[in-house]
Amino acid sequence: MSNPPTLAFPFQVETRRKKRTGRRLLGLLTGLLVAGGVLAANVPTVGATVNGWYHHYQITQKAYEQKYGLWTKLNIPVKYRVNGIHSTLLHNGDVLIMAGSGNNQSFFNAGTFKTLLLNPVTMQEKLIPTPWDLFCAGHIELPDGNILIAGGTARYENLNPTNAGGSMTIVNNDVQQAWTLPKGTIFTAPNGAQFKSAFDLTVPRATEKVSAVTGKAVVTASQQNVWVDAVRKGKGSLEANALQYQVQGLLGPQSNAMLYGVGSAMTLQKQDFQGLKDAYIYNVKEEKFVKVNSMNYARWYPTLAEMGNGMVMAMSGLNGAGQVTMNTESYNPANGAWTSLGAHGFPTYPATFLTENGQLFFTGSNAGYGPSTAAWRTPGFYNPWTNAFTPVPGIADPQDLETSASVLLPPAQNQKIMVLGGGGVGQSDSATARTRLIDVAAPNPQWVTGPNLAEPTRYPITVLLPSDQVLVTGGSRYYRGMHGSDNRDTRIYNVASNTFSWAADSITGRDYHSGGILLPNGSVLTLGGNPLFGNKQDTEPQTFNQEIDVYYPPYMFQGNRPAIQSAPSVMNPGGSYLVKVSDPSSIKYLRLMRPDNPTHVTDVNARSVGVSFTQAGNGYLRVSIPANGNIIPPSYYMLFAVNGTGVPSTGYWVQVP
Ligand SMILES: [Cu+2]
Repeated sequence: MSNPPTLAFPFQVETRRKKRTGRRLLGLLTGLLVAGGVLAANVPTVGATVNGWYHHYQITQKAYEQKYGLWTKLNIPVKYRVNGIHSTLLHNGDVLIMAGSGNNQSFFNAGTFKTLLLNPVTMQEKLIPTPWDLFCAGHIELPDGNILIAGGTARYENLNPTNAGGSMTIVNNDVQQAWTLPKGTIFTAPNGAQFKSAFDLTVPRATEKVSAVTGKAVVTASQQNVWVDAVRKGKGSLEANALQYQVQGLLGPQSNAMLYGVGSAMTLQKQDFQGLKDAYIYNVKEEKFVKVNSMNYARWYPTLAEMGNGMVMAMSGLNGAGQVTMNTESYNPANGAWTSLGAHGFPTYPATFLTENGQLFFTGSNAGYGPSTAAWRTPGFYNPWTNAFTPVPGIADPQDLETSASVLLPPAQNQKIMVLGGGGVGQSDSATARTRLIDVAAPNPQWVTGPNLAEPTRYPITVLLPSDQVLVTGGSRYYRGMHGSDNRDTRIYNVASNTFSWAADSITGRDYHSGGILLPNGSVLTLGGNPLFGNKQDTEPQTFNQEIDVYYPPYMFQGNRPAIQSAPSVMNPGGSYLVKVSDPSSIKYLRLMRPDNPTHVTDVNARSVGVSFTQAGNGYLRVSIPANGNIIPPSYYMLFAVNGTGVPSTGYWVQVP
């Protein structure tokens, strides 16, 4: 954090006109120019066109900002620009922006992994050394405010492999010892074809138990998977069947029975990305990553969801062979232990929200790998402790849930979840504008119709606002912005009226690998965007969008804002506390908002919790924190006081243990 503070002004405003008024305004302005012929000399340089100038003029008028808000762009020096794929708001107001190799294979090959620590108010910036490729990991804020990042990239996808490859399961029957097989270990098929392992691997020793029935020792082998590539190029190493492979360096039939490989089919088909088991904690105070216990399963595109007791569930993600890991596992922040739980098939980055009874509700939203079968994709309640899954079908456009967004609507006590947009599995041209809502606390939850988005949209960015609204911005009509389909429409969803309001168009197209974060001052930071092509014909390949924008919602232009003057820094669930505010009688409601932590249209831990209060006199409110940890899981939260016209205070940091 050594950079001198610089402010983001003057605002850079793009020249795209707002759809609903653009043509009329262009006509009006053209008329003015023809009639007067005098304006041209004074046109500011922000717009490349006359229309752009007028647009800039229009959108920076107070009346416009009060109604639609204002987009601005942060000035990020080149050396601090990173691919904003993973981001999280820290409880000191900084934003941690994690790229890893950033979907850039040459960075991956070079071991160049990036993370930026940014304070969006002071514009202080710092690059954080990143010891592994956290690209496409899962991340979550732990109860102590540090960030757990689990998984990442072991290997990039390979669309046209030259050497046959596949998954090898190493079976260890040795009760004496674990076996460590370094990367490059050779496995030989019965026909002599040789394959080498892509990673280091340790297979634990087998376990031995004496059977109570027979009195004989029963050995249970241990197993680990590793990806293997044929030593020789071409079709000569293709294997259609699962075979037993001999491990290099082991001698004789006995050794082969003790430790051997069981190969999957070895093919020249497209090889998917492969995940890591590694996990790290970003320590907020020390501003560094610290290695912690690895997971039991490798994961690329996992979801990490916090439970009411502070435990974290890791679900889904591609394993070290590019297949979906079906086992859920829990992380205990108290002792750092990962524990393997049951197996259920979810597509990658599944949207699973903690419900008031401690189950997770899977909305069907996901970011894109796994079979398209209904058993994997149908929404429903998932109990990770018992592995029970209760489907809740009936959502409209169920085939278009991939790349959709899901949010737990404010306040969390209402237990209403919304699903927005999405498209078909994989690189499908299908997409939907539907939104649907469900009350997951109802005895028999049903999907009900919500208002449509502006257009069919994949990857919409959704951010909860303290005003019981949801900002919905960006995304694209087609897979990864293809056909130049980035969408700058921005809407604000009003929970109470179940309607969208218009907001100012965003100034940057954002699709795949983008996200949004509510900042403590009530503004919203948006970042990322990874389109394939920028034009209709798909002839202009695009690079990652490293620009960062801040959107100021209308409430930031609507006069005096309430202020929280003092509050306890720690508030326990079920506790009652005094909070001093600037104008107590103006306060209509209070919200505790968990810091946003988005990646890949997934931010399952975002929630805005209602806090009841009474007037306590002398400028104080007496607040009551909900007692149910499933409503308010342990975390840092921002306390917002909101007045009768929906104008919030600045967030006040509170820890709820
Ligand atoms: Cu990704």
